[in-house]
Amino acid sequence: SDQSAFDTDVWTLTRFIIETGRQAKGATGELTQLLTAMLTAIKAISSAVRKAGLAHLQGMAGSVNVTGDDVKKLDVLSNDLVRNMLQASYSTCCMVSEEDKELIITPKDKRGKYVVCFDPLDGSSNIDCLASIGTIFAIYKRVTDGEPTDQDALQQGNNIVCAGYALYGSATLVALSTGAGLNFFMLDPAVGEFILTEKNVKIKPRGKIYSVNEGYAKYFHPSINEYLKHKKYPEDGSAPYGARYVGSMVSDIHRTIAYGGIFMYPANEKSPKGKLRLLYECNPIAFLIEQAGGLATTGTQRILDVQPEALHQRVPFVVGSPDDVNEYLSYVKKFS
Ligand code: AMP
Ligand code: P6P
Repeated sequence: SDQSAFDTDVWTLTRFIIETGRQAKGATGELTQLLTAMLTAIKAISSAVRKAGLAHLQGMAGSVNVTGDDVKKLDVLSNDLVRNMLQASYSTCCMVSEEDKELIITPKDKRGKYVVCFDPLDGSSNIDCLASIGTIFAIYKRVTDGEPTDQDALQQGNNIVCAGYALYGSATLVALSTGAGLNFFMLDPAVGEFILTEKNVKIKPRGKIYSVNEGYAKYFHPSINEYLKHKKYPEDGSAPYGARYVGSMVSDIHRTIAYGGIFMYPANEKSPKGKLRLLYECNPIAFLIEQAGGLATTGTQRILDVQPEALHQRVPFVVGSPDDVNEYLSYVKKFS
């Protein structure tokens, strides 16, 4: 085969999306247009994230977002990039962003049939300390006619057509699924293309890592603290689990998929529904984790079965290797 360093028949994400689009019976190309636009936004965000310190994009933008977090300039820039690229793709009718309180309705002349719920830059509290951050999105088909309404966005995660995340880490990675398995793509900055690096990714049945912010232990339900005690002092003589917590969900999730184990953002006394939002954090990640053979639960319900009632609603969130999540659920049963 060609010995040059260059793979002359490389599988880029663009090529992959065109290929899967061609295989989709009757596809008009609208979803392909949407995904291409999302990837352009992600490449631009990746470039901005890596230049943030130099471009003075860090630090407060002065405003606060719908959930009261201090909005940093990169957040605002990332949100504008996703909104503008998606609306210009003529494939969306409306969107929900972590940065916008209300439903974002696409101008009439630019409307298509898809709804996108996204967090343009998740983990933004980590920007100034250069910890990894990410972009998360879930795509649905609209369910109303005429003017788009919140109902188009308040769909169960079971209806997801496509979901993905970008991780701006030591490399920039995109994890994507359109329902036929989970694939990983790495950005080659020299070419400006995402390259397929792992196909049909599967999570281990059980890991050796638990990931939770134990600073809230005082406020956790007993089932959480009893489960964690079992991870640290196994009664069966097995080795204790390791602990890893970045505090940037895409990082913690990607490590959980790559190495196995469990990630938890449970309810606690101060946040009775937890902190993570259903529409643009929990549903897309739950969809991807299940594509990898993992589980995603609120502790009492499968995440993808939750019927959303509000655009920014929060849910308790426990995801990861099936044996680990089921073991946690056995503690929920025991201590409820
Ligand atoms: P479209 O007419 O392009 O909006 O596509 C109709 C349906 O075909 C989508 O909702 C997907 O379920 C499937 N589809 C279209 N394009 C793709 C693609 N690039 N990859 C995977 N599935 C696709
Ligand atoms: P805590 C980042 O702000 C975020 O929304 C997620 O990315 C992350 O998992 C979580 O909050 C961390 O929250 O309360 O542990 O600092």
